[in-house]
Amino acid sequence: MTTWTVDRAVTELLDRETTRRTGGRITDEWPELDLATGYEVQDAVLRRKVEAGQTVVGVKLGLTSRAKQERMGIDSPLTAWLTDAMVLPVGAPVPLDELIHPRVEPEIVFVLGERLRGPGVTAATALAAVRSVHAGLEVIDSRYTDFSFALPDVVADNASSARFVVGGKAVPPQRLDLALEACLLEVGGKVVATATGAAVQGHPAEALALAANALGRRGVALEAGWVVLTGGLTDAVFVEPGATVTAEFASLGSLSVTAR
Ligand code: OOG
Ligand code: MG
Repeated sequence: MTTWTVDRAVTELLDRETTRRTGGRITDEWPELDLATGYEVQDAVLRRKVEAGQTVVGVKLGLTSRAKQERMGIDSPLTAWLTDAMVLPVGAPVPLDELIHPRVEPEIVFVLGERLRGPGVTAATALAAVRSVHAGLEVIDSRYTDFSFALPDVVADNASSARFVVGGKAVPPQRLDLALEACLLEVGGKVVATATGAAVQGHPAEALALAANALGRRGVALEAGWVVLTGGLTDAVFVEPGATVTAEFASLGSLSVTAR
């Protein structure tokens, strides 16, 4: 059997994505895939996508809520990249024919008005850099069978990124108490989960600070204009063809996607 390298992991994950197939955990065959190497793979996957013409539009956090951590069996948050190819315009269907086994999760989304560079970023300084807050829905789609992975695997796989929708209603952060911002997740009009913003690291701005500090340690700043997905507030739900998933927020408005 060929040995694993960063290059091989990159090629394998990109191939799984384009051919819409899952596979086993890379850490099962390559225990040396540690967290730092996982981020090396993640960055190299991004480089390939940028070479192919995609542009970075922001970052996402993963596993920032207890609901997500418990479901995935991993208690450590992570960061990953967002590119323009992942943008799903409001009203566009979840393209089931381009994805493997997508799940949808509600998120609080920030758009930055100023550059943010760690280390030393606090929730307060993070929030001061935010231009607007939005309702969001992320469509995740793991390249691992049954969404089964260890932390370095999911880091390498860009935190199961696939598509994301950002609601059109832009609310200035000063007008919100984001810890208390309530969210109902509905499938076909039925509430299946609820949370408030406090589910995400106690406050979504803590998640933003975490991303700025983690990326700062890797020499990367969050740029003005970037979108930041702060992480699923609740567990994600599978989307059956024709099903509509709605995130209804107290102040951020309501956002739906339908799978086609
Ligand atoms: C990992 C992606 C996690 C979130 O918001 O927690 C994530 C997964 O659940 O497959 O995007
Ligand atoms: Mg997410």
